[in-house]
Amino acid sequence: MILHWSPRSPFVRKVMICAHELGLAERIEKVRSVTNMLLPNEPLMQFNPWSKIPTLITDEGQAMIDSDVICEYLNTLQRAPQLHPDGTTEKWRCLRWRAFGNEMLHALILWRNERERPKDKALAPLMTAFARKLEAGLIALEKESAQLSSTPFSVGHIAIGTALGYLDLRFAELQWRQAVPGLSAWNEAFKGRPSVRATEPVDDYVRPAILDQP
Ligand SMILES: N[C@@H](CCC(=O)N[C@@H](CS)C(=O)NCC(=O)O)C(=O)O
Repeated sequence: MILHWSPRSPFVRKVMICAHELGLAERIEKVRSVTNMLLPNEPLMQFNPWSKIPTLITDEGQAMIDSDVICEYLNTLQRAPQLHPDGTTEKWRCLRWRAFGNEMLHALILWRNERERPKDKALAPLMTAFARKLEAGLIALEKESAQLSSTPFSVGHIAIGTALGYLDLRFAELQWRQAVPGLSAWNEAFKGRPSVRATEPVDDYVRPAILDQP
């Protein structure tokens, strides 16, 4: 299998955490693919017209897009551990958490994009709105932190843990842990997993010159 990949993409990280948990990481050939909303990656678009990573090419040559679809596909190649629980309660809890983590990631990415704009062009009300949503999101997660700790590891945990990892990478100055001790404790345990340690992001981002053109 070939994975269009980058060491700093949180959506790619979700897939690689799954691959490590499932013992499939060695079967994936990683191809560095640089993506940016401002600069469509033409070679990648042969496989994913939306120019996004992760994009997986299966051994049969099928292109798979979207981290959730790829994680589910990987779990069909290796059924244990089951990162996509079946039981009704467990399944919906996991999918709720997965969606929550994904929404958090999307909000953080949009917030960062806005912050990257030249200072006089960033929309202040939008920046304030993202900050408020993050605050509310962390408080909501704090209320579920005991359940996060006691529930078998799943793609729901992976999505939330990866979003918190992205928060640390791109918004370190926010020091989010103080207000949410339960979530912070869960996150420490998450960060200790071998799959999470093996996928620590590498920040080699170079700001595209197009952002600084008048
Ligand atoms: N829903 C997709 C989102 C993937 C995504 O947004 N990837 C980012 C990198 S973290 C990307 O490639 N962005 C390029 C773009 O939006 O043009 C998934 O879960 O895989």
